[in-house]
This record gives sequence, structure tokens and C-alpha cells, in this order.
Amino acid sequence: MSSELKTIEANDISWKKIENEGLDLDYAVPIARSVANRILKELNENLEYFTGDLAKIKVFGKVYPLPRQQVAYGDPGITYTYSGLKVPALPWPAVVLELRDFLHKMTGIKYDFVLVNKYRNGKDHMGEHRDNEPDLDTNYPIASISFGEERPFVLKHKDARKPGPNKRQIPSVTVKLEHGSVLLMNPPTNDIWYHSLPARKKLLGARINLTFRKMNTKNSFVCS
Ligand SMILES: O=C(O)CCC(=O)C(=O)O
Repeated sequence: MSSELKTIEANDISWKKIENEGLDLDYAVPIARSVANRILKELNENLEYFTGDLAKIKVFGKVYPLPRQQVAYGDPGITYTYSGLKVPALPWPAVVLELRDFLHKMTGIKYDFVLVNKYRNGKDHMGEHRDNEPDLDTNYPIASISFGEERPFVLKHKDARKPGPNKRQIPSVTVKLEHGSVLLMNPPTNDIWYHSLPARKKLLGARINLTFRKMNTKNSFVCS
């Protein structure tokens, strides 16, 4: 871990708790702007994103190009299957490992997988979904770190998405994810609330988000 991140103590972080029915989030901006700028630069210079079939997504059986760039890193042998895609974890780059180790110090959790999404501008987005795939160990929070353009992150209760009389009037919750911020999505949030990163066409800046996850160990195998 870099000396700058090492100087941040878990006790120094002032977390904001965001709660609702089945929703449990912790939000903070623990990474100072100058450090966040340096990390964003390193992410921009060192990460390469998936191409070909791994840069496509299946929605209701149809295949589309991903409306953003994506890559995944993790411990050896890990794969993650979601939206019809089976994504292999590439070996950790130093700058991503630095963030993984920072989260370990902050939360006590040693994450073994991260999905990185780059939104090249405000047109790039991510649709409503839950991170509740069988590959994930849902006992742990998903830790989301953001750099670059601030974008709204929108959470919607599953009952508010239902059609017809079963629909409940539960307002969405929006969190602005700032440069250098950390959002912890604690259980059972991802069973009950969908989340999305909607397009904001007027925003021109790029943003990189990393969601650190803990996988079910049965999903891991070590390649010989
Ligand atoms: O970019 C974001 O903040 C959202 C990422 C996300 O929803 C995910 O990785 O599942």
C-alpha cells in the first residue's frame, strides 16, 4: 500500500449511515483529492479493459455491447458469472492491490475479487441490477470505490419495481459517489434493493468505479 493510504486510520474515517427497509449503506470520502488524483491517473495508465465477447452483455436473451468498459481482477482461479457473462479474474495490478489492502485495513475484510467499470463520459451507464449472484458470499458487504466524475448511484426497492397491485410506493435512494469515496453495501441490501448508475448525458468527464467482492470459496480453484 502507498504511504499516503497507509497514513489513513480506520478510526479517522467518518462514515455516514444510510438506512431504509432492507437497505444498509455506509458512505465516506476517506481518500484526499490529491491522492485520489494520483490513483485515478495510475488506473488510467495501467488498466486494460475486456474486449470481444467479454465486452458484451446479454439482456433478456439478446446480446449488446457493454455501455461502459469493464475488467476484473482477483485471486488465482476465480471467475464471476453475471448477466450471461463468465468473467475471469486477471492478476491484481499494483494500484488495484493498493486499494484492496486499504479496504482490508478499513474493514478487516480481505476481498478476493474486484469488478472495475470505466464510464468514459456521461453516456456510459449501468442498468438496474442486484449483486446477488451465487458466486458471491453475500455475508460480506460489497465495497465500491469511485474516482473521477461524480455520478449519482440510484437504489430502488424490489417491491417498487413490481408491476400492478403488488407495487409498493417506496422512494428511490440516491447517493452521489464522489472522487475518492467508499460506499459499503452491507447485507441484506443486495437481496432487496436494485442499483444502477444512470446515464447523465451532459457530464463529459470519465469515472472509474471498483466494486470489491468476497466470493464463495466453492467458486475458487487454483490452476496448476
Ligand atoms: O459504477 C458504479 O458505481 C456501480 C457499479 C455497480 O453497480 C456494480 O459493479 O455492480
